[in-house]
This record gives sequence, C-alpha cells and structure tokens, in this order.
Amino acid sequence: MKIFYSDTHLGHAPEFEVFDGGVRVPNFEVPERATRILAALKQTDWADVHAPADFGLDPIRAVHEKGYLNFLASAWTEWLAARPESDSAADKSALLPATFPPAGWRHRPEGLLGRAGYYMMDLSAPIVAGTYKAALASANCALSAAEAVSKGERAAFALCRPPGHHAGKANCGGYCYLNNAAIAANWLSSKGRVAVLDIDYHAGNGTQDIFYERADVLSISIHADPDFEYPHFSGYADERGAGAGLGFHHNFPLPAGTGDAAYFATLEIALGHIREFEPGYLVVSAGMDIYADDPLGKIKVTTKGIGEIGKRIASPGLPTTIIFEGGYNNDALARNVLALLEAFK
Ligand code: SP5
Ligand code: ZN
Repeated sequence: MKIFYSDTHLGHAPEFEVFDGGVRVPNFEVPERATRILAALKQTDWADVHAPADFGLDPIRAVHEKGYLNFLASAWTEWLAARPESDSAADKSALLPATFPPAGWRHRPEGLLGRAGYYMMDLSAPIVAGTYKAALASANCALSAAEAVSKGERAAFALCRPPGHHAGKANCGGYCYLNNAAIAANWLSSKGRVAVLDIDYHAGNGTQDIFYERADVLSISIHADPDFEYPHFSGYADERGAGAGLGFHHNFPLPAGTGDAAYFATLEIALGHIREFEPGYLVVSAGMDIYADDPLGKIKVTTKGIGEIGKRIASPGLPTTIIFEGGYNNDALARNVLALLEAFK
C-alpha cells in the first residue's frame, strides 16, 4: 500500500493548548504521533512509503477561503512583529488569541489578534513558526494519496500531521489548519462522485462546513455526541445538509461508553448511505481516538474493533483514500492504524 509522509510536520510542535477551565496543558497533538506510526509501517512488508508531490495552492484554494489562507500564511511573521515583548507574562512561543466573536459579530478586523480570533474556533490550534509549512505538506500527503487512488490503487494512506477535519472553509481549530480530507475529496470530485466517512472520535465539523451545500460529495461523520464533547456546536443528527446538499450530510452522535458492537451497528447504517450514493471514490477521515484507552476520548472501541471497522469500510470495494486524523494514545496508535489498514492491503 502506498503511504504518503513528509518530515515537514516536525516544524509544527506547539508546546501547549488550553483546556476547559482555562487550564494550560502540554499539546496532545505531538510529532511523535506520526513518527511512531511511520516506524511501525516501515517494519511491515506491505507499506510503501513515499514523499508527497507538491500540488500547489489551487486545490487548497478550492476548499478554503482566501482571507483565511492569507492569515495562515502570514500569521507567524506578523506575530513576531506584534507579540507583546514588554509583557513578561505573555507566552511568545505561539500565536493564540483570547477573544472570539459571538454569533453574528462578523466584522473582520485588520489587526492580527482580531483576525486570529475571527479565524480560530478555539484554543487548541496555536500557530507556531512551522505551522503553515506543515499544514501544506500534510495537505499534499492527502492529495498524493488521492492521486494514487485515482490512478488505480485500491487504497492509499496519507500519514497527515497536523490533522484536518476540524478546519472549515475559514477556520482552524482542534489541532487542524487545512482540511486534508476535504481537500482530497474535492480534488477527487472532478473525477467522480465522492463519499467522505469520518470515524474520528470528534465530529468532523470542518468537513461538514465545506460540503454542507453540495450534492456531489456525500459526507458522513460518526462521533461522540457534541452535546457533551468537543466541538460542541456541530455534529448533531438533525444537520442534514442545506440547499442542493440537503440530504447529503449525515451525523451519527454516539453516547459516552459506546463499545464495539454498538459502533458496528452505527457504521452499517452509514455504509448503507454510502452504498446507496454509489460513489466512485471513498475518503476516510481515520481518527484513532475512538480507541478505548484514548486520553481524550470516551468511546470504547478496541484494537480488534478497529480492525473490524477496517473490514467493514473496505467491504463495498471502493477506491479508498485514508487520511490520518486524531488519536492520542501514542503507545497504541501504530497498532490501531495498522489494524485499520490491514483490511485494505
Ligand atoms: C483532530 C482531533 O482529534 N482534534 C481534537 C481536538 C480536541 N480538543 C478539545 C479537547 C477537550 C479535552 N477535554 C478534556 C479531557 C481530558 N481528560
Ligand atoms: Zn478527534
């Protein structure tokens, strides 16, 4: 199986994020997540690791708003000039705003911190020196995997870091800056109908935002109920798409404690929608934070269960682009990713 990976992610390593209650914690989304999976893949006799090609900005501009991309591109340089040198309490290692617009306040300020609050959805996507380059390389891994699949591979895996599914048309958040899966799916959509299946523990709010009004891309997310879990404001069952896209988005919120059997039952409903849609391509947002021992998750899927999820997703036989998203138990990550990928060898 073709695997796409770039070392460029190593330049993106924010030291911290801010949890509920204003608690500053070491960032969970660390480079080790990807390097450990890479090492395990290299130990197999089937993983064929490649550097991504550079697809340029056009396929990214097709998904994300221009103003947001300009912000990502220049935010760090602007922060170097604007950060409060005189304030000894300020952490200068990352750009993170502390003010966000309430719903309906859509004036976009010119100043850096105003733009940061406007384009960031939370306090878990700090921008550091290497963030933009890492996000571009991650998107290129997704595009390279999509291209391999479009050329006849049964499946390809994009070992993306940073992840992407919380990034919407004009926002970063939840460790995500560019929506790798949506960029790949949109690129594939010129070649056939595309279904996106998001199995990350968290609702794929960014992917939902990007495809919400489109009928040519079916998007489905299975996740912890946002009523109790991040991202809180997106991922509810009654969000079914809008305009031409009405009926082409599905959310499956699950209760805390959901185990293998209940997860499979929900997955079968999702796969039923995919079969009915008759896509030419499938894109999977493969988060491993559904794992029972994930430090950020409350769903209880086992490693064996992740293997079974792989088999069931593989069963319609669709050309499949698999995009790495979340998953924070670094000891179990590689084992879980391999369990999923084994079904597509
Ligand atoms: C790609 C991805 O999986 N992003 C997830 C971002 C989640 N950030 C919010 C985490 C909320 C943590 N709640 C505290 C649980 C600690 N036991
Ligand atoms: Zn997640």
